[in-house]
Amino acid sequence: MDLSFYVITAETVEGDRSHLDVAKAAIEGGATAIQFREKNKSSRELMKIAEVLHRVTKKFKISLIINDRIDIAQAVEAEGVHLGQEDIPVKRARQILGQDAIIGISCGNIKEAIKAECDGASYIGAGPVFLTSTKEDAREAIGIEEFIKIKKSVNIPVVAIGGITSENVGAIIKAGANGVAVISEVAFAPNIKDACRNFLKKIKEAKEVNCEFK
Ligand code: TZP
Ligand code: MG
Repeated sequence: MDLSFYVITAETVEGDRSHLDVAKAAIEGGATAIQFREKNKSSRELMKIAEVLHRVTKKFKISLIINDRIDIAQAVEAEGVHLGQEDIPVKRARQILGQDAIIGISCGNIKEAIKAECDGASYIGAGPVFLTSTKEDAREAIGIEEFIKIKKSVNIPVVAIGGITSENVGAIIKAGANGVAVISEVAFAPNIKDACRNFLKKIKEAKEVNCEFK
């Protein structure tokens, strides 16, 4: 599991970019994991898209994580799921998916993070760290200071999410993030591959000045 540059798929409203387009270009640009996140399609459609995505991610030996839906993850044998605080609890997801599954959970404070670790989560998506317009029901941005507290409160990997851009990615990596999860700055970038390469460059630079996380 390499979540250092974790790209979450989204389709453009105009429909000119599919989840597959985003995933393929992101992988070519260096994404280390892909999350399939789609809130407006039928189960059948989700399964069909996830199947194709998994074929691609397997080819490049990177993990495919399915947002929200344990059943879709099982149906396509994806490597894992990403759950929110209102989704099926991590403990139950672990029972269903087994020890090898990657189970991530969104946390916005230390209490949620400690519980996630105790319940058997594989990683935490901490945020939103910065202001985001991608998630309509997003909680208030927690900022870098709170992110650091969350990171220090657990031993599992903590990925920063929410408003991550190539401008602020260095700061969050220097703050100790094990990785960053990005939607809009990749999925809606004029050129996905270039955007990813730029992110990777910034991540690498930040790690170089931050020996602890090399
Ligand atoms: N969970 C917390 S913030 C967020 C999610 C899914 C949205 C992140 O999107 P963006 O465009 O990278 O801010
Ligand atoms: Mg969810």
